[in-house]
Amino acid sequence: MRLAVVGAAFSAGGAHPGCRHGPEAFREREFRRWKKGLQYPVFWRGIVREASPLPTHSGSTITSNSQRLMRQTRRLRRGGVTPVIIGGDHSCAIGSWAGIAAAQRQPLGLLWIDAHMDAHTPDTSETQRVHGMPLAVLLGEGQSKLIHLAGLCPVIEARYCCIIGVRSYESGEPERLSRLGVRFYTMEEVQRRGLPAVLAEAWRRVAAAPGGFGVSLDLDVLEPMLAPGVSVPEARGLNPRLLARYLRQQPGKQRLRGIEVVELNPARDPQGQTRRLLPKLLSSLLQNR
Ligand SMILES: [Mn+2]
Repeated sequence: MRLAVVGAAFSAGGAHPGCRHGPEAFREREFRRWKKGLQYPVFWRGIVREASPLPTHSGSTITSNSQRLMRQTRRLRRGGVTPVIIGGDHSCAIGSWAGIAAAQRQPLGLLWIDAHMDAHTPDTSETQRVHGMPLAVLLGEGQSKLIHLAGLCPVIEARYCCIIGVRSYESGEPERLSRLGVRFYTMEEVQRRGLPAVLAEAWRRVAAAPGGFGVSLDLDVLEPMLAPGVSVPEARGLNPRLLARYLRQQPGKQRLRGIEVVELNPARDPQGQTRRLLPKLLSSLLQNR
């Protein structure tokens, strides 16, 4: 397996401008350390940047961000390289997974690890922030320009998609996911059944996709006292060490089509404790059982 890191320095879809500096913080302080401990070759592909300062209406910025990121991940996958996307607000997932899915014929599975459902459309979102919408877009619901980004709609079929760690959502989101048939595991269910059991079930579902699978990890799924460097912290999150340990159960690295870690906000992470979790979380996903 060959890996390439693509930074998605986006904030236009997010809640705080600081998250556009996440990829640079990773490159400057963590990338070399991660690379050294890794058993696969990894190169730094580059950072996709958004317009700065942001225009008042961020809609066109988000479309342009998504298109440019989509072309990057599509090109990498066509060359047989596995993209590792570092965000940036979670709207980057729209481009990341559209590009990866467009480079292959068979359906892609996706495990979404997040405190939120990210399943709004403009009709249900109060904030209108696109980082609350990317999963809906990937499932084929939302703004037309975004859902048809790579000419493939939906990018992800609901039956090959799971969400883990949910503890904050708004009306409209669970209804959408249930209607589509996405399995979501709330934090309450994770606590009741245990992370290993829930994760094993989720892996089975996403790994059933004939075209392999990917993982989109929003750092706000973690316990904010241990990982404060995110834009929308939610209390009672996952322990990062436990998550890393059980992510190793992933059902086969040879079927991994991409990894995404998002919402790193260096402005909320002055001691760097959130940033320092990235090498371990990323490496866990690349190990066999
Ligand atoms: Mn998210």
